[in-house]
Amino acid sequence: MTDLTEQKLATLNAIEAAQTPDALEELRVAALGKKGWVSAALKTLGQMSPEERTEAAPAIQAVRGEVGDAIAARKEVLEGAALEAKLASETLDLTLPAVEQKRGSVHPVSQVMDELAEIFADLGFAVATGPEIEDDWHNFTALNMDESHPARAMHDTFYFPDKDSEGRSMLLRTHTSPVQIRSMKEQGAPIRIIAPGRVYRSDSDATHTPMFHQVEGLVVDKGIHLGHLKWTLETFLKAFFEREDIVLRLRPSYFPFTEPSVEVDVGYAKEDGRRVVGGSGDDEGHEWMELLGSGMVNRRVLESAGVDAQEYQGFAFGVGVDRLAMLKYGMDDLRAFFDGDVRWLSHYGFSAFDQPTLSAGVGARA
Ligand code: 2U9
Repeated sequence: MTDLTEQKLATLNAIEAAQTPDALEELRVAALGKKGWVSAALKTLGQMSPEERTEAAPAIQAVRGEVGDAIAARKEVLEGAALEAKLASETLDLTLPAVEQKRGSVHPVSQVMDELAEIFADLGFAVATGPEIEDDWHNFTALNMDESHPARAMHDTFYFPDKDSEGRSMLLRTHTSPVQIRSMKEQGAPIRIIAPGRVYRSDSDATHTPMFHQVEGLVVDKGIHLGHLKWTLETFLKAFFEREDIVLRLRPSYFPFTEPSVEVDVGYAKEDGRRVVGGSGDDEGHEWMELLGSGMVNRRVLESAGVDAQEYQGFAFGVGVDRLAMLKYGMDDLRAFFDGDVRWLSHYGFSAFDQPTLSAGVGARA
């Protein structure tokens, strides 16, 4: 029995000193395994007299229990320490600056859309989106273009072969204007939104692609007039091109959804033969570039969208995002925008870490 006590003390000390789960497992096998010393002691019970056995059996079982408990306790300690070590080695300091990975880039169209959202957010505009597959009521009729309107034919529309459940022709939206119709119907007036997104027209040459990007703006409130439109466009263009010497020229025009309608030209100054957006405002040595379409929202359009035109007035504008990107960042071929050529993208793309903000300047460092 003293042997057993000595072996137990030696094993308990070894368990306490064990540094790894493997060392612990070796001790367990040596004591409690089939050929272990505790198992050997249990086997001696068979040769004992009943009296001896009554005394020895509980003592051996107690040793077995003590060794087993000590191993379990030590195992828990070792596992806890291993987990702590793993957690410590896998920590990630989220306060460290991100390391810029030269992988992938932000497409100039996405970059310009982000810039537009930032500029117009500062002027109190929310960003509205809507479906690219539309019905002809939202895309045309609500915008004062009924079936017989010649502007419908001019839109080079992609139609789907089937009509919807209400018998409306389905199409790929030819402008983002149906988004504003849906927003007015849902929210009513007053409203101040921009609607950026893809639009589709069956048109393809060096300056037209069947899919392109537009941003349209809409403001509806009491007492809105052309002055608000001009100030908003001027403020937007100055922020976008990041220069104060932007001059605008409003020319009378016609769109079915606005009345009156104005086309907006931006003044170009010629410097060293280079064409630069801006200019002093006089016509000498300056060229004008047509950039935006706009106007006061036609009252018929307001009424179609459920807005009381006696109470509310609005202005709207539209501009091509691809064209804005070309002008600001100097690309000259629109078709390359949609080729997905990684060399073009790595040359003209932007870093995802360069978020446009008004405080740091909306223009990214290309
Ligand atoms: C509603 C009411 C009026 C949006 C407008 C234009 C003029 C326009 C073109 C510019 C270049 C399209 O991308 S482009 O080819 N857009 O000339 N867009 S007014 O007028 C609206 C829109 C929605 C409810």
